[in-house]
Amino acid sequence: MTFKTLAAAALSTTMIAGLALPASADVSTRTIRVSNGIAADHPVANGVDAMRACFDERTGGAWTFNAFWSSALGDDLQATQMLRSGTLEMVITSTSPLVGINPALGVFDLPFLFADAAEADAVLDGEFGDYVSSMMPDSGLVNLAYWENGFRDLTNSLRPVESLADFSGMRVRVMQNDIFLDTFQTLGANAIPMAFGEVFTALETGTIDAQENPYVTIDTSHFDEVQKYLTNTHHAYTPFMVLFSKPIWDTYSPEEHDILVDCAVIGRDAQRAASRALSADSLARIEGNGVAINDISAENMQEIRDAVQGVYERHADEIGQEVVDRMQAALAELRD
Ligand code: TK8
Repeated sequence: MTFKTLAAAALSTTMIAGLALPASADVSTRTIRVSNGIAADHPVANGVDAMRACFDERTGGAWTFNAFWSSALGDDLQATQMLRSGTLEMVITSTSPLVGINPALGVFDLPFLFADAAEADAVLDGEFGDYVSSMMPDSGLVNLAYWENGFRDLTNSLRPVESLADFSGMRVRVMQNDIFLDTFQTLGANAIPMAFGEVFTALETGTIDAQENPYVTIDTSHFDEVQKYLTNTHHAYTPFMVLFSKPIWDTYSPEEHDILVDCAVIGRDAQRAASRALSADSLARIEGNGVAINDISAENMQEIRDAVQGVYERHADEIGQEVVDRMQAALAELRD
């Protein structure tokens, strides 16, 4: 038996006995703060809880993991900038508000990119996801894993959206992102970029008519209280990235890096499972709150898809042609 296997055997005996593990020499006492734009009852909390349990187990309780919700530490972009300057450890954010930091992330904003969650998982957890993650350290960020926000649907206070024409003039909040802006402008809406934390009040006061987010986010952010219609558009799947500050990462040991990545992946599996399990409940709650839900006919959906097709070409240069090509190759391979 090598020393390594001996150590591993000793480790698993300790774990079986349920004793707290002493932190190894390479694990220091740490406090990690994670910023979230969404509320504390969003399925991201299930992932955060799983991640915390994993930290406890792997560090013998040497790490404290504190989550901040509803943009309490700043909106997604502000929190991400804090990571880059080394004043905050972690953020869980949609990729979309970060395109100014890394334009390649815009690839996830292309309309109707993923056909279903299985496709999103395969691309994000596969080579393409690694490729995008490998670009992040140059921007002062380390991506630990991709979690789920979900397929995005439109809500509004004006009318059921049944066709392309129904988008006309609707004041739709979009994320601070050119591709979303172009997509909704192309659909005929009056697209208004806005940070997530401002959306509820803007809907409530009527500054905007509409917004788009997955069911669980609509539900946990209570947008259903200030919206009348939800249309199943499923027009985009914008993943969450679990980002860590590169300047702070550089002060952690290799063993601590492994703990961060491994626990973010364990968190990912718990988070995606919760997101998918709670999605139907969220939709039922939204409907229960009096929001009218509708689907768009296949024919009208095709008209909408055709209308936004040009978005791909218009933004390929800014995203990076190679990034777009690699994404399309990954999808083609899955669809084979
Ligand atoms: C959560 C955001 C949000 C996103 C948005 O902080 O801004 O609409 O979908 O859920 O990342």
